[in-house]
Amino acid sequence: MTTATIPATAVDPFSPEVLADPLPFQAWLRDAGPVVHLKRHDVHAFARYEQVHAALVDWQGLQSAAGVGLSNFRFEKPWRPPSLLLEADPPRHDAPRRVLSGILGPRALRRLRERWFADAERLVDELLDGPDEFDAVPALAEAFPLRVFPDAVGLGPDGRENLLPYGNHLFNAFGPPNALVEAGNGRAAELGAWVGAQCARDALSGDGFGAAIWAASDRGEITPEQAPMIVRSLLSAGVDTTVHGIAAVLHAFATHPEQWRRLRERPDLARVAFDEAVRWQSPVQTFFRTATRDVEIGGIVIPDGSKILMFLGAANRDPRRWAEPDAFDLARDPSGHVGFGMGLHQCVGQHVARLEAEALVTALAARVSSIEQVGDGERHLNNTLRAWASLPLRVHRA
Ligand code: OVM
Repeated sequence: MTTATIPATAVDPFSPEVLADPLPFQAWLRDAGPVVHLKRHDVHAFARYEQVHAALVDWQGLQSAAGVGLSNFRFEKPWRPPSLLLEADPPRHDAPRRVLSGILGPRALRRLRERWFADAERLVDELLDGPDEFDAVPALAEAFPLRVFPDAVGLGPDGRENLLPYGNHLFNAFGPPNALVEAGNGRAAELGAWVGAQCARDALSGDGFGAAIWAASDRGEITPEQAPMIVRSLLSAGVDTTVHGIAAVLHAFATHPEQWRRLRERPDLARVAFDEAVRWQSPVQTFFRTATRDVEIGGIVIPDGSKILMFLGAANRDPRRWAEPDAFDLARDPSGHVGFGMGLHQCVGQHVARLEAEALVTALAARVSSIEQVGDGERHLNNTLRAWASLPLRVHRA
C-alpha cells in the first residue's frame, strides 16, 4: 500500500466534541482501516485491537523515550524531566521497572489488603449514614484513593489536594497544546514543585512505597538520583487513573442493575468487574509512540521519527476482538484488554488499582442492594483520560 491510499481525517480527537463523546469517532476510525492518518496533528492512528496490541508490544520499533504524548522529545524539550519508566526504553527503563514491580507487586500488597478493606468499609458506612443520593465522584471515586494511596506512598499530610490537579494537567499534556493544557499551564510550575518536593527521602514516611524506593537505591538497585524520579511516577500515575477507574466501575454498575445483582450473588467477581470496567470505559484512552526506524504496521510504513497514536479505548471495544464490545458484562473474560497497556510498559501499578477497586466494590456490595445513576452525570474532559466530573447515584441500603 502507498501513502496515498491511507484513509485520512481532519477530525481532531482532542477536540471537546470528540472528548465528550469519543465512541462514534473511534468506531469510524476502526472501520476506516488498520491505520488512519490524522491530518490535524500529522500522525498515524491505530484504533483496531490487532494494531494497537502490535504497537504496544513492539518497543524496539516504536519507542517511548521520545515521549508518549504528541510532543516529540527528539525535537522538543519536554515540559518536565522525562519519566524513567513511562518515557524510557530498555535498557535504561529496566532497573527502575524491576524495583517498582517488586514494590507494587501482588506479594508486597498483601500487607495492605486487610487495612484497605477496613478503610473501604468505613468510608461506605460513613457515606450510607448520609442521604441516599450523592455525587460518587467526590464521595467515592476520589475519596477512597485519596484516603489510602497517599498514606501507602508515605506522603505527609499537607498539600495532598495538589495530587489530582497535577495528574489532570500531566494527562492533558500528553495531548496537543489546546485549551485544556492552557487552562492548566498557570499552576503547572507550582504543582510540579510541590510534587518534586514530596519525592525527597526526608519528605516520606519510613514505611511506604516511597521509602521502599529509596531503600532500593541504598542497595544499589537504582541510583540515588533515580529514586525521587520513581517516587514522582507513583504520584503522577497513581491517583487520577485509579479515581477514574473507580468512577468507571461505579458508572457501569449504576447503569447495569442486572450486573449489580450478579455481583451481590458472587462478590468474588469484584476484580473481574473492575477489569471489565477498565476495558469498557478505558480511563486511559490514548498514548503515543515514536517510530525508531521505518516500521510496517497494518500494511503501512510509519516513517522513522514520526508519532503514532494508539487508541486503547477503541481497541478495547473492537468487535473484531470482543463479542458485544459495548456491553458491560461480568460473564465475559476481559483479560487481554489494553486498558493497562500491554508488553513491557504495561501498568506497573495495576495490582494497586485492582486492590483499591476490589476493596471499595466489595464494601459496597455487602451494604447496598441497588445502585442507580440519577441522570446522565457530567463528563470531565481531559486529553488522555475518560473521566467524570460528577456521577450522581441513588443507593438503597441492603
Ligand atoms: C510517570 C507516569 C505518568 C503518567 C502516566 C504514567 C500511565 C506514568 O510519571 O511515570 O503511566
